[in-house]
Amino acid sequence: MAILPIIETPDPRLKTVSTPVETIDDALRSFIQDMFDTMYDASGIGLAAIQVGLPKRILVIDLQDKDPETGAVVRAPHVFINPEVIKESEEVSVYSEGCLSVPDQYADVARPAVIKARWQDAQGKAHEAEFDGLMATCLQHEMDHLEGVLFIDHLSKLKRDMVLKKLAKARKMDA
Ligand code: GNR
Ligand code: NI
Repeated sequence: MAILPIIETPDPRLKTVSTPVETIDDALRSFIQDMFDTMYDASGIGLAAIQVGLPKRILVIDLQDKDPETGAVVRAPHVFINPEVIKESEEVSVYSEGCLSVPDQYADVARPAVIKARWQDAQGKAHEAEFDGLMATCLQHEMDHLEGVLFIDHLSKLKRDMVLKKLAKARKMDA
């Protein structure tokens, strides 16, 4: 178990285009476990490898369900290696997004409401499935990271600058 440091904007590494994973071995599976540990520790619902400094096309997601009876949090870990969007809806959905690399800042982002994706799992097996709701939003947010794109890059310059200004102010208060 290892909690890795999360890279924050404006670190230029977040702009890296990540490269495909070619070998899925125990070392990679161990790194993926560290990604989950890091994501849970930071209370995030997703994490891309570049956010912890590895420019490879890997992301993890856990939207965590609540057990309706007990209220206990039920983990639902998903790993996506070399994910690709193969179909997207014209219908868009708007969600107030946040990002562990842009801490405590939120803004509405519009994205296709439904996507079909293809990826490999931690055994290298290929999968295809359709996603909607928060899963579709989160998957697209994470896949953006693989292209070096942050959710704030979807905002107008005015709104992006407002978010970055608030972040700078929050960091100053913190220091
Ligand atoms: O924890 C996260 N929450 C979130 C909320 C709305 C849309 C996307 C996300 S992903 C984010 C974690 C993160 O930064 N992943 O890259
Ligand atoms: Ni993010």
